[in-house]
Amino acid sequence: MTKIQTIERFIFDQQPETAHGEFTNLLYDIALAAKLIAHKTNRAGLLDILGRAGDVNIQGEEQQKLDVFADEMIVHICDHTGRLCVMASEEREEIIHIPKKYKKGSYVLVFDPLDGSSNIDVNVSIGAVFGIYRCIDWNLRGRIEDVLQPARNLVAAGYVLFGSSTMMVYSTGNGVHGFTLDLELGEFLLSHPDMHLPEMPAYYSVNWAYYDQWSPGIQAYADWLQGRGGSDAPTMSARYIGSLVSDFHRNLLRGGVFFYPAEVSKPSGKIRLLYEAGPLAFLMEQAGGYASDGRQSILDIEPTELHQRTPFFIGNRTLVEKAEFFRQQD
Ligand code: AHM
Ligand code: MG
Repeated sequence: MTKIQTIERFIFDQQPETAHGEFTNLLYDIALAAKLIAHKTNRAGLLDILGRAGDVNIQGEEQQKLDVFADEMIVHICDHTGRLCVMASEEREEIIHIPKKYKKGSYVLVFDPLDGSSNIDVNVSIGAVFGIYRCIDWNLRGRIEDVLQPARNLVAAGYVLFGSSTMMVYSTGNGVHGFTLDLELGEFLLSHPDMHLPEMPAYYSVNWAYYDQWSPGIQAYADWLQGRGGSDAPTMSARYIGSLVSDFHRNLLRGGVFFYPAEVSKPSGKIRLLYEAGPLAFLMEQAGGYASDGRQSILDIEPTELHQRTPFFIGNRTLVEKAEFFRQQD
């Protein structure tokens, strides 16, 4: 008997007996979109898809062709299935309504279709992040209120890492499970069941270039991580890719802390609450870690805007709580 388990089979087996399949099929849809995006990113250099699409997204950043492709692919796969009531993407200013000609469903999909845009052109790992909520009022078509939910309400979250291999990692609140894309079979196969953050952290991850922009508390925290602020810091090494999904994935496997704090010129930091910090915080708690904005759990923040940013600290609980301790000194 084979031990190989496809993502479809795994999702099916995890489905409660009472389920109607709507949620299960939504996860299949995301896995399919992930495969199609992986196919495109792997052929990026060949297909002349690299380079700027010429548009500027609502964050004021130049979009690149793969961002546009990934965004459109996810919307195209998910908008007509009758499983969603609304979507939101980093690449679109407003929420994405389900066209009236299609049946609406009971779930909400928030996503960053391709994060780490500065790494696309240089062939460094990039990723997509997604979160799934239930819509608030089943009788209504999707509204902004359905999207602006705290991450504690997520029913599922995950990411796709387009790295040396493509992985999809997700949680439905029942552990974190990772699947690696087998290119020959065209299937995601279970490769990392029940992922847990190692107790001994290996890495801290931050962009040190902004040190002078941080508050004194954050500077003291960064010094502490480097062993300069007392002897209670674990011995760790530094790793920073500048691709949130890649940095998160590495630290999930090896233990550590990633942080993108507030800066003088970016008072809320850079990371987006709804479709970056929130889903990753959900996954991190499921893996035994913790995520904070420096004051409170990311999961408890009530979003007020679609593209809201938040300071972000995520990883082993002791390291993130230490950041909260240093933040109190500001
Ligand atoms: P993006 O949404 O434009 O891709 O930016 C988000 C990325 C994250 O992946 C990463 O953690 C961060 O920006 C890196 O920013 P910086 O270059 O300022 O360190
Ligand atoms: Mg992003």
